[in-house]
Amino acid sequence: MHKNTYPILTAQEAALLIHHGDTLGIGGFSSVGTPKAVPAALASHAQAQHEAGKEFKVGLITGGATGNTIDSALAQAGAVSFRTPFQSNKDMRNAINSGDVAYYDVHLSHIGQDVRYGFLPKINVALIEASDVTADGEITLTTSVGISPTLIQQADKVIIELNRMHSGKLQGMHDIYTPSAPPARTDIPIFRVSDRAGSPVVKVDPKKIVAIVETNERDHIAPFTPQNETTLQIGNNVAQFLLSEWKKGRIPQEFLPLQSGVGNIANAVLGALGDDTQLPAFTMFTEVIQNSVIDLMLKGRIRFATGSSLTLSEDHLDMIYNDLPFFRDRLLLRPQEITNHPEMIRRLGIIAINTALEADIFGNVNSTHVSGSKIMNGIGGSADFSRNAYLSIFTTPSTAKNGLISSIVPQVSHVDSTEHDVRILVTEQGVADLRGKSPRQRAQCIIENCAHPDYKQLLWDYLKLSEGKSCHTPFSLRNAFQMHLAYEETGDMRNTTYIA
Ligand code: 0RQ
Repeated sequence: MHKNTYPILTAQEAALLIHHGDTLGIGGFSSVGTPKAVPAALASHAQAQHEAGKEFKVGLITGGATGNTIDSALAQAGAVSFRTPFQSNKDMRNAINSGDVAYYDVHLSHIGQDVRYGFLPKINVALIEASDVTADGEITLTTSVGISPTLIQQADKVIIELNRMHSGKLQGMHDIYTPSAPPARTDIPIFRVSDRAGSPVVKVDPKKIVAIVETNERDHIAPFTPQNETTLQIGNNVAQFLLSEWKKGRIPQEFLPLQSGVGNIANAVLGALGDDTQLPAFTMFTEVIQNSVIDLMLKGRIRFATGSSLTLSEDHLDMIYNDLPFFRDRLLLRPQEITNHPEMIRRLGIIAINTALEADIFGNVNSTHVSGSKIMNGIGGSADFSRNAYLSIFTTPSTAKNGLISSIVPQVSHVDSTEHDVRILVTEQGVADLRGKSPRQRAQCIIENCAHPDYKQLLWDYLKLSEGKSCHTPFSLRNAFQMHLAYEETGDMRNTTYIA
């Protein structure tokens, strides 16, 4: 660590380098590896400015979720004018849905290049967490990469939070590679999950580093909600499906790399796959490395995992730090532009498992909006993967809100992944294999295998509305949203009636 050549500031002093109207590039991904002290100081500064009757808002460009410390603090302070991309924070969600924050929700593989192509406002200040910085501007990131290399490269000024908790531990665990620009774009030289394409450090002109703020603070990960019968059953259904595909030879003998979303279902799928010793040990090419990956690595069930963040509880990060020689050979952190790159996903033949809020009987998936209008989180990387995967699987519990909502509906109220990208749909009820099926066949397969028994008849009745009509897709303009309307008007989708 050669920090002496850079100005060492307190978080409060560094926050004063950020001005009303600035666009901030905030490093980190999936709520880890984010700066911690300066955003808190910035939120206090914004509040003080507002109390003095002055305007203070900034735009935020990040890699993805930045967690409560940033999103809550800045949204509560009313300090955000616009934000992009994925967020998963209650206060930020409310600020977006109330119209206070303009939200640009974009595929996570696109956001870095959007910045470089000049599609977004110029970044005035990049705020990055690092574990080490050299005098000649070599930065070792911490528990995530996200789009930090692009933010650092594109910003006028860079503020670094040097987090001593990680210093000296993460060297060599990052592979920083930025794709070349069109029209001279070349292939990305990654042909196996573990290949390295770039440098372990981000390089920056040292003159751009205007402040170093020293911290010693862990990432703040939301506690995991315990598994329930539904998530375990979904996990089991996915694992059984993949096992049977593998036995039929539709997945190669050595298996294929997995991508799995975040949360309980992803953990349940990995747990079920990991416990099935018929399958060979496998690899992960994913966005977010969760606890279950580390557990399976220690059991020898996962050979290698690459992602854009180590989204781990404290004890699991400690497992890595306590046995760095073991994990250094098995873990690699990359920019999200690479983990989610269509070229990588198609080339490596990734099996992608993501979550839907609702799916329709034709296979369209809504991952982002409640009733078509209120944002939940964002599209994240789900469609980067679903469009390009070897096998694209979506999971959802068959009902939400204690059965008042069916997650299987005649028409999704918002589309994120289309019927052309969704190959397999899984609920706790079962598995719908949509490959090679017409819209009518898909509808039958989804109702039969995925809908909750309380809603099956309603969905069959919807299909009947198109009987005898000449059409490719049995769709009723008048009735497509009747289930959503029944929920809005009566609080229970089971009260749906159709217009003949
Ligand atoms: O709300 O907590 O208020 O009850 O939605 O639902 O079942 O807890 O599921 O936490 O896994 O989130 C799609 C949002 C699922 C997430 C989504 C309500 C439900 C609950 C959450 P409450 P659950 P999860 C790649 C993967 C997009 C990005 C992505 C997500 C809340 O997985 O953001 O795929 N995905 N990333 O009650 C109304 C319905 C509902 C509903 C559920 N049909 N209507 N509300 N809910 N279904 C990796 C990354 O990108 C990082």
